Amino acid sequence: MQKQKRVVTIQDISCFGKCSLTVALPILSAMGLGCAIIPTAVLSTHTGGFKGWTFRDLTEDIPAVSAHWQKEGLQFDGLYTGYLGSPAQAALICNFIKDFRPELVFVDPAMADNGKLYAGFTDEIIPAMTALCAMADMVVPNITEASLMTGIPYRAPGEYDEAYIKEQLQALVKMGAKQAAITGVRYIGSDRQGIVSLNGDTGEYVEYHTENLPVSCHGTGDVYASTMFGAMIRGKTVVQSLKIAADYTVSTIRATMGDESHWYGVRFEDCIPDLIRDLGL
Ligand code: PXL
Repeated sequence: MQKQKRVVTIQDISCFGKCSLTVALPILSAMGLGCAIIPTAVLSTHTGGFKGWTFRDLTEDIPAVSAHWQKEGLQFDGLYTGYLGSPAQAALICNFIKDFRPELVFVDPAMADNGKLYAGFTDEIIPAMTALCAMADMVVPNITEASLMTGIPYRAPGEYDEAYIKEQLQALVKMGAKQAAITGVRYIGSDRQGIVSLNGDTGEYVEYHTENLPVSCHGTGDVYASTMFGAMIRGKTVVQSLKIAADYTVSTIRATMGDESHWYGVRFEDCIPDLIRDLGL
């Protein structure tokens, strides 16, 4: 019998709001992966649109869980990290990577969007995330996160060309990541949105663009990253993974458009059958 691939994802639990672990776990499970988790923090909601959320930092639990897992001899095919509870967690995750050596280290430096850091973070998160990205096989920042890490000034979607994105990608791989993919890319004069990726070893760029829907929904970065990671672990190439993740993310936005009661996240559950079909499971 074929062994099930086993992955671990390290990010927060936003108890309500559909992002981070409440998105990653169902998506990765639906993709046929065994998924372990290490929560970085527990929040009552995500921080994008709610007010007065609770926040419990779980920094201390990361080395404790890791030490126990090492005693148990657990191993993982892949690691996917997202939103952190504190800058100090980045170094703890670097230790986790050295201890467990997962085959694919996938880092979403989830810390910012629309030109600014998420509420709740200070500038200290930037060098911490940059150091974590340096250990990754694949990093998937949006353009805000890329510019915070590379120091190349931020330009909003629709206000840059291909050369600007290539410069950002080159800077990201120079900082240590083996491959980088920038999400939410929209070139000047284009009505399409996509992902552009650079393999730092081969110098090869691949990209995938799809329709640019006239709405922005919370949590889609997490839907995208979870799916792309899952597809890569399932053995898809980078370009196949970009496409599967982008098509699924677009379908989740479509499924949510017009449903005012769902302002806080996307109805990703409705589209899971399409994802499974696209994956060929
Ligand atoms: O989707 C990224 C994310 C994850 N976790 C929390 C967030 C956000 C974005 O705002 O607030 C708690």
